[in-house]
Amino acid sequence: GTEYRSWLQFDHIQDVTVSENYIPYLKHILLGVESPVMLSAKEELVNGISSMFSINLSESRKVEPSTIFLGTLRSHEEFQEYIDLSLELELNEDGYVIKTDENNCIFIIGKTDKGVLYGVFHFLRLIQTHRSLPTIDFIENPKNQIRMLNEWDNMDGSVERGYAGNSLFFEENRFVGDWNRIKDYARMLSSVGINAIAFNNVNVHEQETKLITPEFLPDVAKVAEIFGAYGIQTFLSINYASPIQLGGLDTADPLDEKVRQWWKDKAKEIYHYIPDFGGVLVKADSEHRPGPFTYNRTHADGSNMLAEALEPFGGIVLWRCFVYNCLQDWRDRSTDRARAAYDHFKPLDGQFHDNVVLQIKNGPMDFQVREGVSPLFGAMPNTNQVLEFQVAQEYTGQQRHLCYLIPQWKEVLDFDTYANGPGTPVKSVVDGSQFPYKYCGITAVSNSGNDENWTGHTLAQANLFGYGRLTWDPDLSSEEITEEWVEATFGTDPEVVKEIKEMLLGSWRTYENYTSPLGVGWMVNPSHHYGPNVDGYEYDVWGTYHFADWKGIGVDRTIATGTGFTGQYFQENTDLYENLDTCPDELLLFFHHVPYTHQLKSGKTVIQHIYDTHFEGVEQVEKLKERWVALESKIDSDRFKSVLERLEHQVEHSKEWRDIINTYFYRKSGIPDEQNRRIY
Ligand code: BDP
Repeated sequence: GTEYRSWLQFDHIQDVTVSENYIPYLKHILLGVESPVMLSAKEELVNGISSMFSINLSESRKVEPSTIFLGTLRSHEEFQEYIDLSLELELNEDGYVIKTDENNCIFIIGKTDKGVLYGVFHFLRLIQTHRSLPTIDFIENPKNQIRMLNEWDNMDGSVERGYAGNSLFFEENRFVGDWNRIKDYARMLSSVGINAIAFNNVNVHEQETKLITPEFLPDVAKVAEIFGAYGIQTFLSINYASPIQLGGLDTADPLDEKVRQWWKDKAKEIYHYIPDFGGVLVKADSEHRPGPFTYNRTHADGSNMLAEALEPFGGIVLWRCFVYNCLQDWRDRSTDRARAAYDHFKPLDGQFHDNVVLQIKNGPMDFQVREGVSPLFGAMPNTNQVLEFQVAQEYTGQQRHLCYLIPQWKEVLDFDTYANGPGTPVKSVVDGSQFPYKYCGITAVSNSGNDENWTGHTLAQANLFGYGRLTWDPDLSSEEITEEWVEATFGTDPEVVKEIKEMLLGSWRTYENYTSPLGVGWMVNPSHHYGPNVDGYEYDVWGTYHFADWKGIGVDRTIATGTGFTGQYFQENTDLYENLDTCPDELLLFFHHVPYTHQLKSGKTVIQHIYDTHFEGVEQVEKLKERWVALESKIDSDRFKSVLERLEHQVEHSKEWRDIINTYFYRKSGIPDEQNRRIY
């Protein structure tokens, strides 16, 4: 159905004036070489054209008018008449050229096969969004080298922080074996440029530990083959204690010779099954997962051991920096979870092998609605880094609320770290243009599952699409990405495009308005993290406090009187956040503890801001629903109804948020709402 086809709808183009523009180009297809990736490219092109125009491209063996050429720069002698080989210098590994000529031929030429596949998807998107062809002649290169997804799938079929049904990969402790569905998933991801995937949870429990054994490697290889044909490299999350659990050793000490040898043998075995295996993703010494700390070794020791084992095969180690003490004493205000990643990893800069990549969450806490940017970006010039986003909406409405995250991610990517002076945004650190990183890029926790529409909330497909597009090119604007998604997903009716686009673009702000205020975060129900709970985490061990009392609220992270976290940034940002006068309103409570009567730059007091934004937030959600209802005649009923249901829930749930948060702060502060609205 329409939900399943996501942004790959390829609806038949009814409008003759539109289709007339394309038809002269669509007769033949000529393929350079027949690799698995090239065959995918051909299949996508042929199917897409057939679905949009009812035209079956015929295969051609020579250059003739109205031919679409698919090939790499040097794959086919005939191309060379038409294509300037010096383009090789301008294309990176996954880049491509698309151009037309006077014989109505279209050339989709990559440096590699993958480039051709990306070019085909791009070409199809141009048609889906009704862009004109005659003048086309451009080069496209992805800005990031690693463009990855992490699935948090468990082998019992559940998905950690999964809000779209069960796993696409596993059920009942084995593989589901629905390879067609995996292929469709690969198509979606590849169409937006994703080129790597780790498909089991970063928390590797007993059963998943066995994925790297002959019991499951043939199935892993099958998945890798399907993804591989779409240019996506497969990785696995591994259990750091595997040598003990699988190998029967009595230690997982990274400096122990037996342990090192065990991993070397293991790597050899994995590559025997999967020659193009990407490598491993590791969560160590975090939230009760094993790691090198047990043996008094550093995270450099731990990751380098794995890197050495993978090195002969070209594999890499993605090592997560989400390492903190999850058993904090809440009475001790000098400890600060936000400091942890930097404190652990910064001193190790330069000690990692060049096939280790540190994986750093966008913020120093944990994927909140709003938090500061992790100060580790730019702080380790000698260590490869990837940025980790969370497409899964764990803290942002769990795919029941509409919360479109592209604007949030753009803010992170554009954040100036000052690492190499002014003009060193995060995006330029992780794309490798600031420091000579060998591997870098962006990764994210996926939001998909086996629900018919992949993402639970149909409009949450936009987060997955946008993640891919933004990772390919962080300079695309939120507006451009959103428009592309709406057109590819719902068609080009201007009203539909305008309305859905605006609904999406404002939804993160709206969500922020009715949930925890001014960057303080964490006012959610413990463990499942859905819905308001003002003190749920306040007197607990996890290090996630807001410190609200009758006088004020917020976490003092300053150097002067607080935890000193602000000192982890480069000087310009330290000054910005340290100083109450310059700290931006939206992060005020992330960095400072202030009285409720503190005046914001907006002119309002903190308490009045809280009341106002919460009333406003609910009104905005009501508006979202109204806008959707107005589109009823223009959206197919499956998608219309399923989105409406979620918006209805969001209206009710946002009221619960509003009332609980407002009441809490009214009772704490005793300060009434200036407008005398009803607070319980
Ligand atoms: C937290 C999630 C938890 C994950 C952890 C992680 O609540 O389920 O295991 O992040 O990223 O946000 O490792």
